[in-house]
Amino acid sequence: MVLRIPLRRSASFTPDHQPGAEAAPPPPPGPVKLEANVVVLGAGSVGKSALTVRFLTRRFIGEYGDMESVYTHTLALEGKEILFHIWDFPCSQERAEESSGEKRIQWADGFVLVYSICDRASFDSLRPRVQVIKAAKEGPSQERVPIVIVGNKRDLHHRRAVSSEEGRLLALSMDCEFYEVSAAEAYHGPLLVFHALAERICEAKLALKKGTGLRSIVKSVSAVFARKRTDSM
Ligand SMILES: Nc1nc2c(ncn2[C@@H]2O[C@H](COP(=O)(O)OP(=O)(O)O)[C@@H](O)[C@H]2O)c(=O)[nH]1
Ligand SMILES: [Mg+2]
Repeated sequence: MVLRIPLRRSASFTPDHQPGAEAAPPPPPGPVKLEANVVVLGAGSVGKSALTVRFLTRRFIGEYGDMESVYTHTLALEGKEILFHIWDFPCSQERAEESSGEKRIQWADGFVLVYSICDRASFDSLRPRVQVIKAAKEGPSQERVPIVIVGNKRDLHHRRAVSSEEGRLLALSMDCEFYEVSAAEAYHGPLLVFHALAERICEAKLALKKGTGLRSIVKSVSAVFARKRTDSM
């Protein structure tokens, strides 16, 4: 039996191909693709869902319920395509599922921590949250964890209970990014938040890759030296 395999013609089989002629330029490389798991955390009613939905749809709906949702969204960022998986976590569930907190932290590549500028208790709850995340994620050899702190409801300045300066200082002291936004008023602020987080996540992933590369070089060099030592014994 003869198997007939269709021949795929390559450039060198084309009849008008001239040896040495310029080959067609390769197609331009597509954008670098990167996946980013993000968890949005904070006290109840600070605007976590409003901020997330504003970023995803550019809209402010007003009422969001208290549901847990994971959204997927693509963002183009300086030649990269970031595929976000955003986990909007209701505060009520957070309390009920303390044990799954660790799992959530390990799943995430980055965090958006939200407080309301009108609610001091929501601001005060952020420092311990950052500490828990850092303790779980940042081992001695790991890079800093990407976190953006967001003061939301900036439009309610007449009810302000936390100054911008306090927010900025908290972020600075915890090595986090900081933005004050109004999810109700504009799309730009939430967009900046997720942009900044994406940048930090890209940096962290790159640093981790470099670190792993360096660690494997160090490992192979030490393996060679160890072998030499045993050979010479
Ligand atoms: N004025 C104002 N209200 C907001 C803003 N963001 C959210 N809200 C309102 O605050 C309430 C709680 O928002 P929600 O997103 O459900 O909070 P979550 O519990 O943190 O997810 C809702 O009534 C929203 O309409 C904002 O930037 N400004
Ligand atoms: Mg919500």
